[in-house]
Parts: sequence; C-alpha cells; structure tokens
Amino acid sequence: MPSQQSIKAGDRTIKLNTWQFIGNEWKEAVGKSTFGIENPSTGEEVIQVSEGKAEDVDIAVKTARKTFKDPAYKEMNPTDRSAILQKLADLMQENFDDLVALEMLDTGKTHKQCSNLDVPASIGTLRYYAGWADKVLGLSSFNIPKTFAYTKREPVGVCGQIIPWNFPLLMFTWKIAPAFACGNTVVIKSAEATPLSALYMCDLIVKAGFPAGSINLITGYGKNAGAAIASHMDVNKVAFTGSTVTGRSILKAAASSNLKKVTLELGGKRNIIFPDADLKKAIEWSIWGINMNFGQTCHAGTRIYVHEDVYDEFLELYTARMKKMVVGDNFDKNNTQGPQNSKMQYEKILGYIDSGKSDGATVHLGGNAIKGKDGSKGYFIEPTIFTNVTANMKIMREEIFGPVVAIAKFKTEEEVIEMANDTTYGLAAGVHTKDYERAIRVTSALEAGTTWVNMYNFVHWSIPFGGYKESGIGRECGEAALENYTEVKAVYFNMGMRAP
Ligand code: TXE
Repeated sequence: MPSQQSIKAGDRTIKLNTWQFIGNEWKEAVGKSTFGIENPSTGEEVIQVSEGKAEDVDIAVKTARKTFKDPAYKEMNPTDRSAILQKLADLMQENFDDLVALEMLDTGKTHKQCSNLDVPASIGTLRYYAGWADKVLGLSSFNIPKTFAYTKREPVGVCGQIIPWNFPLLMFTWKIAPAFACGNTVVIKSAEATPLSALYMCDLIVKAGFPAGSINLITGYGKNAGAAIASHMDVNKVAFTGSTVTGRSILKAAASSNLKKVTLELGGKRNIIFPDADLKKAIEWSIWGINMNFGQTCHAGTRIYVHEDVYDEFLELYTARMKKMVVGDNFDKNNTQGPQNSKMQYEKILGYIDSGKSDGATVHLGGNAIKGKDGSKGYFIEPTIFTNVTANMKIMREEIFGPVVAIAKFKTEEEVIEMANDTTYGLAAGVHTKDYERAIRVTSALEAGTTWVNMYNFVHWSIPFGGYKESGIGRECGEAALENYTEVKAVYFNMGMRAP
C-alpha cells in the first residue's frame, strides 16, 4: 500500500498520507500491516492506513529523543516555536473544508458541529499556546539570607500522547500545542477508529516548519502501540484521554516502567435544573448536553436532575425537543443526529439501554437501534430518555456515551448535591437557576473540575479542564496545561553562606 492515497469525504476528494509520520517523513510500519477505517454512517470501509506497533513506537521515540537532545532544538527561540504554531493554525484555516470533511467522515459528526466547534476550537488551541511559547518563565528569590535562588521551567522531554476517537482533531491539538510550546517533542497515537485528521495534520506540520522529529504520529491500536508508549522507558510523560479502564492500565504501565509523569482525562457528568431556572433555555442547553457528538462526550449531560415542581413541564418540553432530532447520514445537512462512532460503541450503548430496561427504568422515549431517515445502514440509535431511574442503576453510575439521558426528580438543594456527587466520576456538572447565590453555593459543593451555570458542554482552550475523583489527573487547557509540560528546576547561589 502506498503512503499517499485519495479519499472521498462528502463531495471532496482529499489526498492523504497513511503511513507512520516520523521525523517529518512518511515511513511504512515495520510490520507492514494495515487496518481499515469505516464511515460510521454506512459501516463501509473508506481507506486502509498503516498499523504502527511497538517497534514503530520505539523508532518514533528514538527520533523524538534525538530531536529533543539536538542543541539546535534546545536553543530554538521560543518566539520561533510560537510562529510555527501560528503558521499551523493558518494552514488549518486555509484547509478548513478538508479538515471538516475528514473529521465528519471519520467520526460521524454533523457539518455544523465540525465547522462551528471541532475545527475552530482546534485552531484556537494552537493560537492560544502560540501565545504562551515565549512566556514560560521562572521566579527569582532574594528572600533567603545570603542566598540567591531562581527557578526555571524546562521541557519534560519526550511526551507520549494517546488520544481518543470522540474529538480526534481537537485532542490532537490539545496534546501537541502546549507540549511543543514548552519545547518538548511528541509521539502521539491517534485512536484506531479515527486517524484521518491527524494524518492530514502531519503534512501541514511539515509545511508549517516544525523541526523534524518534534511531532511524530503513530496510527495503531491501543493494546500494542498505545501500551508501548505507556511502558516505554524513554518517554518522560504520557497524556491520555479515554476510558477509566485504560487510564488505570496506563498508570500501572507508567509505575512499572520509568515512573513517567501521567495526566489522564476520563469521564463523568450531571446536569441540575432548579425550579427557578429559565426552563426554555435550560432545555436548549440540556439538549446540547446530549446532542453534542450524540452523547459521545466525556462531559455529556446524561444524568439530569429536575426539581419536582418543574419536572412534568421539563419532561414534556424536553421530550418534544428530542423527538425533533432527525437521525441519519451526517453528510446530509438536514440531519441533526448522526451515527455513533463505531460498531463497538454502538453495541456498548445498546447494551446500556438493555440494562436500563432490565433494571426497571421506564423508557420514556426511543430505546432502540434504528436505520437512518434515508434508510442508510450505519450505527444509528434513537434519542432515548429513561425516567423512574434510581441511583444504583448501571445507566446512572456508568458512562453510556450515547444519545441516552436518565431524568430523575429531586426535592431539595441538599438532596440534589448528594445525588449529583454520588458517583466516582467528577469531570463536569451543570446548574440551571436564576438565583446566583444558589449557583455559587451549588457549584462550590459539586465535586467536578468544570461546572456550568445556565449553560452546558462549553469548554474553552484558555480555561483549565480536567476531573476530580476518578475522572482524571491534572488539567489540560489554559495556563494550567503548561505545568504538565515543564519541570521546575531550582538553582541556588551561595551569596556568603557558610557550610554548617
Ligand atoms: O476507550 P480507550 P475506547 C470512554 C467511553 C467509551 C469507552 C471505551 O465511555 O465508550 O471509554 O472507548 C488507546 N494502553 N471514553 O475503548 O480504550 C486507544 O487506542 C495504551 C471516554 O475507545 O480508553 C485510544 O487511542 N493505550 C473518553 C485511546 O486509548 C490504549 C474518550 C482511548 O481508548 C490502551 C473515549 C492501552 N492498553 C472513550 N488501550 C473521554 N474521556 O472523552 C486502548 N488505548
């Protein structure tokens, strides 16, 4: 299989390199094996890409290390790194429609979401960290008698980045931009279901002028390529976004290899509607809470707690909105809900729907797999609402990751805080109320890394993002991410102190 192939994405035909991207070159995987990528709207294979395994990871890590050690790279002016990140953002803007089309083909997302959110937010992320590149500074201290001390922030080294399939392009930029801004080198592995936008980005990376070896991409499976990054003795840091189960295995691999630094972004979510909320607006945000990426978002608002005084009205209006979803091929702009990302995710979601049914929850709406409106095959699921749910049901405790909400009633503020915090997850939570004192009180009491008041599912690259409890370790985005990608070095100078 040649590296460069043509791929049809909607009405566009795009040239795409499909080998491993190492040292700014396309290299065939050592084992020469390949794997297929599906269009989730049709279930049909659209392209084969090269399968990177442990030996390819090793080559990529050696390349990234060589670049990291290169004095020319070490001494690169941070303003030049900033300009390269800006240049990459410019190139993304120039190739905006290709990126939208590839992301749609790979993930099943709507045109509206990719063009309003995924691609612009990815560009925004690059520009934001371009701004940081020459502002990563240390502190100085004359506070200690007869001593002068300063700190400097040095890059961590080779960063192994493992990304998921739900936001392939956005996660690619979240993982490369702060790492490169701080002077690290990167070996990134795309998810097996969604490597296309990352592959496309690598050609732009060359054009933008990234030094060879600074960003390297492996396309392959988690069990060998991903695991090889997590356990590699010469990777200094791993950043992972994905499931809690895999997150645990990455922590274990880091612990039993070289104790590399680990940041994890996992899942978890809830949305609370107080009786004084502007119900119409709360419903629109709650619909977005589940319709964004059709529930395949780590902070999707799948557990909705509604105050008993407005429960009936909320349920009626919310159901009416959910019924308006038009499910079908995501390249048809009339469709508002596309397919789930893969057969595996589709089956997993249907399994959760079955468990909700057998645990005794009421299926208020939907609850089935369906063909798209236009009869297309593919991984479509009806927008689904469960009511009469209890805290111990699997659909309330675990991550469904599909277009499925469970709506529960509450009586008091204290009770709903307990209910919302009764989870091992702590990524995000929404509160809908006009009472701002209550909003401050409740957001303070919620155990979550991100909380929203009168909105839901809004994340900006300039604000830290990450989870409490089992939803993760560390923060991405904002200035906080720079901490993941730098080591602080303290330097003491003796200014007349005698040895004790
Ligand atoms: O996740 P995995 P999967 C949740 C969501 C979803 C579930 C399973 O609930 O239904 O996870 O999805 C790589 N060592 N989220 O199976 O396995 C893998 O190749 C190293 C939440 O896709 O966590 C991919 O690149 N890496 C979430 C990445 O890990 C390994 C986003 C994610 O895959 C590996 C995605 C291993 N042993 C899923 N095994 C979020 N937080 O947004 C797999 N990988």
